[in-house]
Amino acid sequence: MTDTTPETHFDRRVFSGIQPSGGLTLGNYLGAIKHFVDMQDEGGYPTIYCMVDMHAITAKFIDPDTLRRNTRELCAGFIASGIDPEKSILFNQSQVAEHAQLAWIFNCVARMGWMGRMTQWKDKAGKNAENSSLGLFAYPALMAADILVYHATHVPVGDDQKQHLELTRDIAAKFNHDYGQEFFPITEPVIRGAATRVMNLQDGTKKMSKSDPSDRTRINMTDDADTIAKKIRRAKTDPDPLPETVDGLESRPEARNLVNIYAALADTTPAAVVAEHAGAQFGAFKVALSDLAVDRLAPIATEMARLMDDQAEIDRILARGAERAREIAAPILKKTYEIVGMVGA
Ligand code: AQP
Repeated sequence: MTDTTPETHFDRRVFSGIQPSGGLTLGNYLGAIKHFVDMQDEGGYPTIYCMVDMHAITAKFIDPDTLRRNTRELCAGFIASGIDPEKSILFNQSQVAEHAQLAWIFNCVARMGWMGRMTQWKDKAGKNAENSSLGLFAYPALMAADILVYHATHVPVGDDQKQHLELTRDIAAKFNHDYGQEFFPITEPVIRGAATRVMNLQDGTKKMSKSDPSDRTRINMTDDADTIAKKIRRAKTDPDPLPETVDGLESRPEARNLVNIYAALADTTPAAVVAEHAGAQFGAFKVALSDLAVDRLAPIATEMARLMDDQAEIDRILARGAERAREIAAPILKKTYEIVGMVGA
């Protein structure tokens, strides 16, 4: 049984989440889930993984049936990729009310200026800030609460979440300073591997994203073998062959992206991939990449489809995960309220 007393809060504890704002992409898999599985399998410390459904409604309206489907499909994606709901705690955010409760406290700790500087806010709100939801602006305070309500010390994420993790550290430090107690840990981001930022297949300067309107820009974890091969074949590249060294990928964002994806799928380094394929034309390299991608991803898609056939089982897994998550979060929230001065039993 996990020790949930706040006194143990600086032990190693891993938390991360993914938004059910669309289907899972190769970016989510290589940047995040693959590392979630590695950390789970390392063992020796708790791993807590969450479908952050409250974040998923911040950017735009999602039809309720779609949100339900995305959440269950994301759960299937976690399990099919190797997350074991017995070893890790797997649940959806809205079912553990402590996330929202701690987020309110953090809304009162975080400063407007900090939030306004977040790149993701600027990208997603763009020129439409007046019309964006308050939730989109406050998103990073909820994310800090997601992490700190478990006193998580390590958070595996893709490179795009680095700034939000820095803000989480700032919120923890300000809370600790304001209340004169080292209560919240200063969390470390874990950004690993060859594909910390998988790029859009049609524009190597943009991140691959599940909410991009064009499906050709990404590989979905539910794509079949033919679709994966077609998307890779049509991915944008330049006319030059693969270089001798990774330095030769400078100023070639699309070429670099395909090499990084290959390296991450093959569990090797971009330098090793370039050494092996030096001088090859992209036509040939794309065939090798398709074969590798299908080999790694097709079994996950098949298993996701199988799991999605038993929705009741997915709902049972999520409910049990939420129960286990609450056992850790409740005493930490209670202690936070005491520190803040909220009277209660
Ligand atoms: N392209 C990517 N490369 C590497 N890592 C990525 N991640 C997302 N895209 C890439 C990582 O996946 C985890 C979950 O991300 P998220 O769903 O919470 O939100 P996001 O980063 O905003 O992902 P998307 O796909 O772009 O979603 P939308 O389109 O809804 O905004 C994080 O660890 C993230 O770093």
